[in-house]
Amino acid sequence: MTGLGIDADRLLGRLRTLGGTGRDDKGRLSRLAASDADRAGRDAVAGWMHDAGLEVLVDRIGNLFGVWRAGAEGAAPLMLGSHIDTVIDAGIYDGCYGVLGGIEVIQTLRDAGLKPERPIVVSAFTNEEGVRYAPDMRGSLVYAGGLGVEEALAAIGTDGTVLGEELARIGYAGPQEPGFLRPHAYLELHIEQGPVLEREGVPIGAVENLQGISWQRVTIDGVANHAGTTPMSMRHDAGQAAARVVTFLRDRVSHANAPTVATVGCMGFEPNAINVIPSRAVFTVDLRDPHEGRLQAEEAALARYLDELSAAEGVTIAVERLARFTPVIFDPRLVEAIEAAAKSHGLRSRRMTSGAGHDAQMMARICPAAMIFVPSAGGVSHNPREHTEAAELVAGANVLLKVVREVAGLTALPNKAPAGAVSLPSQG
Ligand code: HGY
Ligand code: MN
Ligand code: MN
Repeated sequence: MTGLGIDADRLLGRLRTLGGTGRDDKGRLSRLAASDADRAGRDAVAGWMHDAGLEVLVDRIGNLFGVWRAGAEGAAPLMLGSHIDTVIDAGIYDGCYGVLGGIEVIQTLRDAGLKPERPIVVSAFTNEEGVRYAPDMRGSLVYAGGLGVEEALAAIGTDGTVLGEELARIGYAGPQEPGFLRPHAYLELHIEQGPVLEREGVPIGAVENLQGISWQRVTIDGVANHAGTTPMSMRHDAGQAAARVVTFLRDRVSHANAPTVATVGCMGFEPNAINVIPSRAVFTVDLRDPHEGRLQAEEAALARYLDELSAAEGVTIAVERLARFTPVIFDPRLVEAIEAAAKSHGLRSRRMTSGAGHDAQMMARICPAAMIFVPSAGGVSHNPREHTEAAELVAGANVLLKVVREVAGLTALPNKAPAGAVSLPSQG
């Protein structure tokens, strides 16, 4: 059955429906983890998993699974997936495309009467974005054993809520122990969220690695004083010091001949009054680099700068680590299978690094993992203007279908194991 393809209308229709689910009163898509909007999205996805004939399971951290129990007894499942939680004022493809693409691939295989040698599972991991509860990729991090489930459930959100209580409130505090299914391999279909594929006119990205991520929260304490009467030389201005950190980061990474990126995404002042010198500034720093040594060097440079700044401005500075993930190398055999699948569809592909964090980087801790990217228009993401052409979305899902047919034992994986390959567990 070589000409098998996904049902494009079904996939694109579900993407639109899910994209319209859980919008806020301003019409923005802000499906933050364990919120009412997340419940609405989860209910929709669980319904589609049912429609695809899958057994729907939920684990204690709220990860949602659609399980196709097939193949040899006790065979380790092939897992597909991503996330459906979003950032604030998000696009409709980030994460959702991988979950709905996974359901679509399984539904297509089942409708075609194909029988895999192993179970196939599609997952929607909790709190991949980390906007409400840091760190990000929390559901897959717990699933991969990188964070204890009790500790994760006790996380306090930016709104003061407790993750475990919110999951229970929305009805997604499940019974399964995280890690209850040990995957044979993990594949994630995702939009690139960057400009490379579109700029090069290449429809498929075979993602071979993913950069390291460092999230920190910085609190600067100065002295509130009158904006009009206090001479500049007598100020301990937390706002001014914070601004200097932002420009320090920008100048440093802009002048480095490296792919390092630095972002200050959140910032708040106290008392936050127009005529009061800020006594406190709290902001976040997101540093990323594919090379662990360079990432550590950037973290060390920032720490040195904060020490100097504290002395120069007469302020005190405290730093809290929110997340830290080292760069990840994906399984070369899966990457090759993605390239071969693209080629079998007459599609060009290119190997690439993921600039964004993904659940795949956590799943790579417990099984061979890789990602398939499709282009993002203008490289835009984490923005309502996020867009990928329908034909590109369908092409990516068909490449996933092809790789799944191979890895799930409908045809065998290439049996060469290039150096550095993570050996796939034996069949079964
Ligand atoms: O931050 C990230 O890279 C991902 O979108 N959570
Ligand atoms: Mn994502
Ligand atoms: Mn994202």
